[in-house]
Amino acid sequence: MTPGPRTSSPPVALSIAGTDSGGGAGMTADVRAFAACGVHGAVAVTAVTVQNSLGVSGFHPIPPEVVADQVRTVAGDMGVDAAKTGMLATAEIIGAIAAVCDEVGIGSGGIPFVVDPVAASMHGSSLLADDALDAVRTQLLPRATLVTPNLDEIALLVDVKVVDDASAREAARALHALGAQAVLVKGGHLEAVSGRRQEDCVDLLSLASGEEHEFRSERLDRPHTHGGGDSLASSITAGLARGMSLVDAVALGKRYITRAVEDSYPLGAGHGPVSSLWAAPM
Ligand code: PXL
Repeated sequence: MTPGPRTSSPPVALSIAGTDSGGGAGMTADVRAFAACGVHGAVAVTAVTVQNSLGVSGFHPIPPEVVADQVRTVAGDMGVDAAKTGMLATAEIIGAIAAVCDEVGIGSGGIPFVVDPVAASMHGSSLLADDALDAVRTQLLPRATLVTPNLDEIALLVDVKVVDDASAREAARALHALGAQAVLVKGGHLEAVSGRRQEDCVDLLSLASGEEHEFRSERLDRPHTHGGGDSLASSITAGLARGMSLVDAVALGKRYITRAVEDSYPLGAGHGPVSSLWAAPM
């Protein structure tokens, strides 16, 4: 029996992020994660990157008012149940996002707002102007429901070198002090930073109330992890769009990213992406 037409709309998640012409990271990864986690993905593009599996060879920021207009026009029509930011490119774009988020009620305790403070690509190309870091600190973190930095981004934002549980907590405290309601310290790069073999990948979720949750998964050594950070933040955002608690949404994100890393595939001559193809019915 063919199902009848749907009469209700799915939840909507909004990705405010850059494009990746190779289709691995940024808003391309976000929209895939949203779909795999059961929500409709809308986008406000912040920058167009020119890249393939070998790296980013250029990026072109979108005018700040065009970024804000995309957010405004989506929010005013279909509504937004949760939003996330990825690559933001410039301080001016961040200023425009902060203003439009206030206008439409994203973040600051309203519509859940996940800030993934993307600073560079996995090949080390900068995706954020140096003078924009301060705008992330002062304009985005105070509005964030959750911030999801990796260890490099923590060092840039709060100058803490995370090497163990104590320094992970110190980093979380520093990010709370900048206004983030919740912090997910992603331990995935700990092996490289500490030089010690890690059997597990441990992420620390710290809530402003002082509550803490540890999310532990087996460490998978895979060469193709392009878009991994984006995919974790966007699958958490999808959970929030579905009305889950933060802890349940992070648990969903961990399940999604673990499956996506397990199924990651080679593509081109460089680093392939994490996958959502396992979610496709054949
Ligand atoms: O994975 C971080 C990231 C986010 N957004 C865009 C990117 C990348 C990494 O390359 O290209 C557009």
